[in-house]
Amino acid sequence: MDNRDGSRATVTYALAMAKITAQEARQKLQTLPGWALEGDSIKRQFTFAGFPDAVAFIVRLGFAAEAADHHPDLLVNYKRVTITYSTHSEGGLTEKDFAGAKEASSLATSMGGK
Ligand code: H2B
Repeated sequence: MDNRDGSRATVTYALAMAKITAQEARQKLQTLPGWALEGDSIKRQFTFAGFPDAVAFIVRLGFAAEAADHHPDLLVNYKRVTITYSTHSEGGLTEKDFAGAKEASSLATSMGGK
C-alpha cells in the first residue's frame, strides 16, 4: 500500500475518506456535546444573541468550510443556526464531518453561540 517513494500518503487519504458506521459515529459524538446522529448525517443547533450574530457565524463557518473543501448544510431561523454535516461523495459520514463539527462548535462558542 506504500507509494513508490515509500511514503504513506495514499493510505492516509483512504482512511480519511472511509465511511464511519453508526456505532462508530455514536462513539465519536461523545466528544462533541450537543451534536446528534440523524440518518447519514450529524446535526447541531446553536442559538446566538440575535440575527446579525447568527449570520456572522455562518459567514465565518462558510469561509472555513470552503478552505477545508468540505461544506455543511446551514439553516438560519432568526437567531438559531442548524448545521448538518455529511460527506455527499461517500453517501455517509467520514472523518471530515467530525472535523467540521469540531471546528463549527469552537467557532460558535467563541462567538457566543449556545
Ligand atoms: N462537502 C461535503 N459535505 N461533502 C462532499 O462530498 C464534498 C463537499 N465534496 N465539498 C467536495 C466539496 C467536492 O465536491 C470537491 C470537488 O472537492
